[in-house]
Amino acid sequence: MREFPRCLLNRRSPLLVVVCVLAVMFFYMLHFDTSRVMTLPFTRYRELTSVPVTSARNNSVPSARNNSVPSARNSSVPTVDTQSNQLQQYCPETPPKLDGPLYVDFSEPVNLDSLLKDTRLSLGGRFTPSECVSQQKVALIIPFRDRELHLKIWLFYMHPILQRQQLDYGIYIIEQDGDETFNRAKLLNVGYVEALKEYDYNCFVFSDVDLIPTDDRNLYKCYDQPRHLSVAMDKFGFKLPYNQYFGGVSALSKEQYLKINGFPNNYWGWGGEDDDVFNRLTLRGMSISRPDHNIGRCKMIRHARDKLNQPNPHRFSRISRTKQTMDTDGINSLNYTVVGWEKTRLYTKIIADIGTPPSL
Ligand SMILES: [Mn+2]
Repeated sequence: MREFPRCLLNRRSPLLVVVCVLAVMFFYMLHFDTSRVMTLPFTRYRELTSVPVTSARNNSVPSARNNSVPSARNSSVPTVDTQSNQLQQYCPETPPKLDGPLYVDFSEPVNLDSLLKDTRLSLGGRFTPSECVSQQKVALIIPFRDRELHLKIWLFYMHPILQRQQLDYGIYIIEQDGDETFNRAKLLNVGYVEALKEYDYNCFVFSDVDLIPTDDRNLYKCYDQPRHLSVAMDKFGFKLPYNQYFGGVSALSKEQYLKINGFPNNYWGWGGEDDDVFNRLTLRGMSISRPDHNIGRCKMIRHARDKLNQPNPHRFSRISRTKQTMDTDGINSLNYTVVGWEKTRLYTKIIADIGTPPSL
């Protein structure tokens, strides 16, 4: 018996090799769909390899681990819609029915009647494309107070754009209650928390209510780095005012947002909070992704400065201390009270009491 293995190896080794090779081939054919691998087009292969390592590791956009997020790896695999029993493909990386440059004119009155009748929208400003499965679940967060006309214009332009972009999205208007100085970043934090109570969003687009993109190729979704979308605003002569500018419209995946402890809660009044967010992203080793300057064009609805949003005199000293404050001031220190809410087919509005600025 002791001699048996050596004897087998010596005399029958060619036969053993053949048997092993056959066994491996048999195992391979059982477990892999070889036809798919063989016909995988080159472009699909490139998408496969461009999945960011960071998001594959954590539950983020688009993640291979999170079952609720279709990953790029699976995007060519059809799924069965259990309700209609129809085969559904994941939506393509580039939505097929975009218009490109758009006609945006704020002097023309807007009418929301047809949107209010749009049965593809459901209560709370929710939309899911019917023709494919979205790769991301996007919550749009709008800080708000006393800008009803701007909101109407924003909804009028944005719903059709977001629908053409084939996003699975929801609209959250976060209104600051009371007459205290406005606090944009804290309202954005509130929006993040409130949106997640309703749906498993994995991407958050934070937008001012008065900014409209003039090209629908500017996708309101998340990328492997934090995205700045309003890169060429008319108010800045269609240029970035400065390289670190992160204001207006930005998109962060859940993972990116949590990595910076959310946004600061202590920027009361106009200015600085967007620079603080830029600092946070940089301090956590991230960089800013932006669309091309032509695609990233957008228009701001002209308005006078809000009475309760005067420039924040503390903004420069706060920006210089982001590194010291970001771990204790953010989503982990957020406190607020929801004092009211409203849902229409076009949006969910949350009215929040976010407190008062500390008296100095
Ligand atoms: Mn503005």
